[in-house]
Amino acid sequence: MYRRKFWDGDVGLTPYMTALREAIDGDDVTSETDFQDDDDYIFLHYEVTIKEDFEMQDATSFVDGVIERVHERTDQLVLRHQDGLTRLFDRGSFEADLSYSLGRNQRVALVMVDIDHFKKVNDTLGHRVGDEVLRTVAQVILDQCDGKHRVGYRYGGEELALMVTGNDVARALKFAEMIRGAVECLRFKTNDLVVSVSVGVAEAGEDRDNDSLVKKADGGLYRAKREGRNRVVDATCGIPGDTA
Ligand code: GH3
Ligand code: MG
Ligand code: MG
Repeated sequence: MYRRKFWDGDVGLTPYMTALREAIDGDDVTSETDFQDDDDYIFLHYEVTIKEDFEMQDATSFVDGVIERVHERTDQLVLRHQDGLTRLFDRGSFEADLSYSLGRNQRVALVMVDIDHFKKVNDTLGHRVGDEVLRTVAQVILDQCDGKHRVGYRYGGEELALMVTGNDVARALKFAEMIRGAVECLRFKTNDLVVSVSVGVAEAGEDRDNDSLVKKADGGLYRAKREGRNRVVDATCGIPGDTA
């Protein structure tokens, strides 16, 4: 139960509640069972499902752990920040989300997208056109996002990323190919400007840490560059489940 009148959090009650609901929705053992908002009180009820056969004391500490995790994740989600130019989430959000996702018992894949010869666009047409290209390519990635299993980030500069989790990982290569194909078809106000992206895709294996997965996806990206750009390289060499 949260009361607007007494809420003195830095972020405001509405964004906090949105994040809390997203954290509950995103955790595989929690589910929201009631939500009411009468403009004064917000009432939120959620359940924790216990699948194992615990002793009472263990069940209690399991639930305590889940509640702590949900609130930690809420704090992360509240602090997520969108990059001003692209509207993708920024690098800090990327690191927090990736480490959260890797810490869960689920499949995680990373699609790393780098604009080809972008420096040349800036050098020949100016930074304003470069910015427009960056924003438009980012929109292509945003079009593939669903906010839950597919989330887009600006990793840095003209390097963008799509994090794919859960069942959608089986289609990670397809998302990557869709992004590549859509970028190739983009048309800009500047006549004759054609842009392409190189893409590396990798799925997290045994070592579930940010550095390993980024390194693996980067490996695919560099190979895509070396092999001629405007292509997708699967660094995992056949993401299991990609049969559809
Ligand atoms: P490659 O195909 O190997 O990726 O070549 P590239 O020219 O894309 O790569 P390089 O790393 O040489 O250049 C990246 C350029 O991206 C340099 C930098 O000025 C530009 N850049 C990074 N962020 C922005 C931005 O926000 N706006 C604009 N206009 N340019 C940016
Ligand atoms: Mg580039
Ligand atoms: Mg780059």
